[in-house]
Amino acid sequence: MSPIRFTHALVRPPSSSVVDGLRAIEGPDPDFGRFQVEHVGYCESLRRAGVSVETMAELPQHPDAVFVEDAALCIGRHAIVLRPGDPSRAGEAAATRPDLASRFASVAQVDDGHVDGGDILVTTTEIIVGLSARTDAAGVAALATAAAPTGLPVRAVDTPADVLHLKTDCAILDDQTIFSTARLAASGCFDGYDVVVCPDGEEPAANLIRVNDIVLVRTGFPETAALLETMGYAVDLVRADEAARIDGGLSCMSLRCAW
Ligand code: CIR
Repeated sequence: MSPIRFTHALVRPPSSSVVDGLRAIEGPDPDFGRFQVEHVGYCESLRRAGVSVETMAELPQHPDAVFVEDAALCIGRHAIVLRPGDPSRAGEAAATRPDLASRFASVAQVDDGHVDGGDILVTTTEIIVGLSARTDAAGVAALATAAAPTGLPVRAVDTPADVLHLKTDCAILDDQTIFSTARLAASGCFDGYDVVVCPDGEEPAANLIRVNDIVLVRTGFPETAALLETMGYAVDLVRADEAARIDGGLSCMSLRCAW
């Protein structure tokens, strides 16, 4: 299974409660109207990359529900319902299950501990899971059981201190290549892969997404975009400034799937 080839993406539009989304550092609320506009643009970029975008219902009772990646993991025909680590997000997992059940051949469940999808990086050969404030060892063990049908082993690594999720700091660029911040790569967790290091000072750009032949990169990080283009990647710039106000990036706003 390729970690960069997809046919579909599941998204959930922001609801007006998104202004109450969690954030690590107190700051201004996102603007709901601008968030909606940026979300539409994000979906257009996914379509340009060749996937069919399918929309799940808004969940106004969960301000962070637009960040669908944290509630589930999709690998090939297999889906896994996760257990988000923040109590305010726990209900998002159960709410996502029916959307998965109608689309996937098998739907498994993480039934112990906690795992946020933002802590999961899938490569061709393994599922790398970052231990973080949201993801614990019990959750990783339960994920390993739930992921058995995929045939991919699960490997736990440390997420850098004060970084929300593993994928806040990294992304898969192609089958053997990972884009990573220097602080994460320094741990050695990607030894054996080719690593492209995020330009210094542009760390928020590390949460990019490779979708088929396109790399979606947040606007505002010119050195990252230039670096990738120089390497031969086709870059599509996506504005996600409102999501960033509540610690969201590009990976978290879709479940990318191949079926
Ligand atoms: C949260 O703190 O849970 C949300 N405000 C942001 C989640 C971002 N998710 C992700 O990067 N996978």
